[in-house]
Amino acid sequence: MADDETKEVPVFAVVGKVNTGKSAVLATLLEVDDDRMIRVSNTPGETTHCQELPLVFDGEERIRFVDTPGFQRPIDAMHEIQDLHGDGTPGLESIRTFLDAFEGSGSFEDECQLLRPLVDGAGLLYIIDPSKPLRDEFVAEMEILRWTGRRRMALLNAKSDEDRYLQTWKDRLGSYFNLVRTFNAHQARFEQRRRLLRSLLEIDETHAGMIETTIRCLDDEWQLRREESAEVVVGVLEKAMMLRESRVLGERDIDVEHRRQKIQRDMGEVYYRNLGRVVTRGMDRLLEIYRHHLLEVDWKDLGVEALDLEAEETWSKWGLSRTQLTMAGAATGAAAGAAVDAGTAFLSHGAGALIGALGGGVAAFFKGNALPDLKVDVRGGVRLKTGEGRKLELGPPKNENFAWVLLDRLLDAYARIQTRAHALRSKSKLFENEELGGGRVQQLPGDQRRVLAKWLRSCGQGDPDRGLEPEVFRILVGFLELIEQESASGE
Ligand SMILES: Nc1nc2c(ncn2[C@@H]2O[C@H](COP(=O)(O)OP(=O)(O)O)[C@@H](O)[C@H]2O)c(=O)[nH]1
Ligand SMILES: [Mg+2]
Repeated sequence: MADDETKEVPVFAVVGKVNTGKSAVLATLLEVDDDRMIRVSNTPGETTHCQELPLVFDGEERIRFVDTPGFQRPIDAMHEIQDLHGDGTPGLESIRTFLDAFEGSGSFEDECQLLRPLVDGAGLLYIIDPSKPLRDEFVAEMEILRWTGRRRMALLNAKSDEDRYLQTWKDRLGSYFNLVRTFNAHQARFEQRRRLLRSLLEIDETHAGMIETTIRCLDDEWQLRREESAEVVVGVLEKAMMLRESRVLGERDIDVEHRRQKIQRDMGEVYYRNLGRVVTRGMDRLLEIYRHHLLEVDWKDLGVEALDLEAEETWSKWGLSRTQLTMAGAATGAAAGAAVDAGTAFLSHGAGALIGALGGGVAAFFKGNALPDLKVDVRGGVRLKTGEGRKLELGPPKNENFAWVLLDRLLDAYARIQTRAHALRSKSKLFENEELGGGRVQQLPGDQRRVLAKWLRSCGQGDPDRGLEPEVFRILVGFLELIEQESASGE
């Protein structure tokens, strides 16, 4: 309580040779994707000054990290410290003497910068790239760090599979550090971040009382994000199912061939463009919830394969199986009185009236012209009471798998977004790994599918069942959690 508040925030200096991934580890750990705040870069020596980076929950700083420039001349520095100390093993006082001698002098600039926080009381996180051999300079670094006497953890940041010196490092690190852990800055997920934070707090026994509170803050926030995401998913489904595109047509619009064609095209295009907007807005919101501010995702990439609702491939990969759909009673039902049909179901009861299908490239969300099997028949429609033409309304696609494919896509995006490490600075790539993918909704228990189906149907009919919403929300929160657990264990 009060005791907790009066305690100073634990501080950890992040130290290591340039390019071992110090900044990358911090970016992922603190979820900072902005190069202006944490520069992750292939160009060595980009971090030239110490930078303080706080971990804040509810406006309160919980842990502070100091990103440092890294050692430049560790062997020379080691010898200087030894010389300054004289006989025996140097200690914190010798480091202090070294700083007194060189700070501001122009030599050992980087060494002085990284040792300063340690002398001032910070703990230490030493980052290693185990694909590099353990050379003398590293031994010198570790020696100096040991002399500080500060609590210290070594972190093996495996940058590639080729960490052939891993064992050599592991064998040596134990004698220099209180704790040795591995962490992959480009792949670490919530579980790994959580574990790392906990271990850090654990080696720093002066702040032992703060561990549980900090971890609880972390967990609470993650739970909150999951709930917000479930709300986003519910919102997108509801909007998508309720989306309509309507036009009032005069008799000439209906009778003149080229006018008819144009209206068909326009309506379909506008419908799918709006649908695409609903979906991408939801996805962008998910990115925001998980603090990916700068990732510009080309949502067209989402169509990793042609999402043709009628194609067998879609059915085997995305959405529910036919049996599941039947069992869930999933017919989503186009709006009552909808005059224009969307989806090929129309074919069976209006083939004679069928006019051309929609052209390609209309919807960012659905790839190419495969999905928009949206047949628009402007000769249908409800005759207006005034006798002045007809009103046409379009949406949602009649294909009963539509909402489930959509949900599956959203869940896939969720899985990818919440596992994406913030150290990754390349654009997109969010949908690169096709191993992830559809089929998630098929894992929902039957009773949950039925509840969702019922609610989706009500949305499709333009009248969302508000009474079902809390349960739909609960189902989705539970399912998102399951997805998180799956991706945490699937390493
Ligand atoms: N593949 C991969 N690359 C990494 C990882 N960590 C860092 N890098 C890359 O290594 C380079 C240097 O990383 P940075 O964090 O800037 O190193 P620093 O100089 O120690 O701060 C950057 O291009 C990073 O993207 C990792 O875990 N995996
Ligand atoms: Mg750096």
